[in-house]
Amino acid sequence: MRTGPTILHVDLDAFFAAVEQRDRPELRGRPVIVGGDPRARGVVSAASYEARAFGVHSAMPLRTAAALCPAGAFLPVDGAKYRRESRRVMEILGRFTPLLEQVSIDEAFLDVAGSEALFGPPEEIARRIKAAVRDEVGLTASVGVATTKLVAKVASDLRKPDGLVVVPPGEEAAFLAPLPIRRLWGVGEQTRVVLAEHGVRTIGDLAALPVDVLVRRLGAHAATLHERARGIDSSPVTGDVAAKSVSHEHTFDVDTADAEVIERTLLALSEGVASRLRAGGVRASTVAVKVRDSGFHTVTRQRTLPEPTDLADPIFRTALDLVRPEVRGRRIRLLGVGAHGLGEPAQMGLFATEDPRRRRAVEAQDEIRRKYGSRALTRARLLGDPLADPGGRDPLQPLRARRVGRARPGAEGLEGAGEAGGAGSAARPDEEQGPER
Ligand code: TTP
Ligand code: MG
Ligand code: MG
Repeated sequence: MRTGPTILHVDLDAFFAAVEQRDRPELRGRPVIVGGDPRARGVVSAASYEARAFGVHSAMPLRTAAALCPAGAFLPVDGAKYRRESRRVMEILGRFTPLLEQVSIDEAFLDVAGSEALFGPPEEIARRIKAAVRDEVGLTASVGVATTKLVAKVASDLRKPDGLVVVPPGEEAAFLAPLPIRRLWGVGEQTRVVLAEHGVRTIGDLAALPVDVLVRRLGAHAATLHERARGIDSSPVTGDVAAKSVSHEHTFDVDTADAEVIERTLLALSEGVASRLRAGGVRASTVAVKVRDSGFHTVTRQRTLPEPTDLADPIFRTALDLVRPEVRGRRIRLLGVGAHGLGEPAQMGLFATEDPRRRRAVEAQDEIRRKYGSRALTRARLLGDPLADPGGRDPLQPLRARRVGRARPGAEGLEGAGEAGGAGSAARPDEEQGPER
C-alpha cells in the first residue's frame, strides 16, 4: 500500500552537453551544442543551459542553432561515451531500490516505498541521489518526488537544472493546475490546438472541462488525459526493466586479515542486500562477491543458489563460501556482496516450497524496522558491535562507526548511531569512501 510520495523521477540536466562540459573545463559556462557540424544538415541533440539562453534546443536544425548562437561550441555526438555515463548513473540509482525503471538514456523512475528504513524518507533519498551523481559522475540531475509517475515527471522538469521538487500527497491536482498544458504527458501539438479552441491553456483548465466534451472532440484517449490533468495515474514503476542486481560494498579503514571481522562484514552486507530485495519484492537467484586485497588485486566470484531468495542467511552462507578461499593469508581492503538474477516470486514459481512461518518472522522484523528504525532489531551476532548496522542509514558504509570503538555498557550504540546517520555522505561504490581515513 502506498501512503506517501514514494515515486522519484530522475533526469540528468542537458545530459550530452553536460558530459562534454565536465570533460572539457574550458567549455564550462559556455554555450555548448552537441549534434555535429553546424554547416551540416543534422539537428541539435543537446544544448547546454548557456546555449538555451540563445533559444537553442534539442531537435532544432543545427544551422538554425548556429544562426542563433554563432559563438557556441558545436560538438559531435559521442554515443558510446554517453551510454557509459548513463550506465554509471543507473547503477547509482539501483543502490536505492530494485524498483528502478529506466525510461530513456538519461532518466528513470524509482519507487522507494520499501527503502525508507535503509535510506530515509524519499526527499532525503532524492538528495542523496543528486549528491552521488554529482560527486561520482560529475553531472547534475533534477528529481521530482510524488505519489504518481506522471506528477513526479512533471516535478523533475519544473526547476531544472539541479532541481528538487516534492509534491505532497493530496496536492497533485493543485500542483499541476497552473502549469501550461504542454507539460502534461501525451499532449501533442494537435491535441494542444484542439484544447486551445476550448480555451484550455493550463492543466487546471483541462481538469475543469467536462470529460464528455473532451471525449467528443478528441476521442477515447481524452478520458485518460482528463484523469492525468487531475494528477491521477496508477501506472506502477516496473522494476524488472533496469534493476538487474543489488549490491553492497565496504572498504575497510585499515586492511584486515581478521577472519572474524571479514565474516561479520559479510553478514552485515548480506543483511543489507537481503533487506533491499525484500523492500523491492524481488528475490535473487545468484550471489556474487568481490574481494580486493591490499595490493588492489580484485577477484569476483559468483554462485547460483538452489532456489531464489530474499533472506540474509543463504546469501551470507554462499558469500562466505565464495570469499573464504580468496582471503587466506591476504590483507583485505574491500569486500562486496551482490545479488543477481532478480525476479518476482510469482514469476519464479515460488511460494510453494518455503516455510510460511519463517517468512512471517522475517516480514515481522522488516515491519519493526520500518516502524522503529533499523536499529530496533539486530542479530545476536552483531550485538555489542555498534558498527554493524546492516539496515543503517548508510549501508554502503556499514562499518563506519568503527572508530568509535566498542560501546561501553550503558552507552550502547549511541555514538555509533550518530556516526552511521551521517546524512548526505555520498558513499562511493568502492574506493576512498571513508571521510576520516
Ligand atoms: P533530455 O533529458 O530530453 O534533455 P537534456 O538532458 O539534454 O536536457 P534537460 O533534461 O536538462 O532538459 O534528453 C537527454 C539526452 O537525449 C540529451 O542530452 C540528448 C538526447 N536527445 C537527443 O539526442 N535528441 C532529442 O531530441 C532529445 C530531446 C534528446
Ligand atoms: Mg535530461
Ligand atoms: Mg530525459
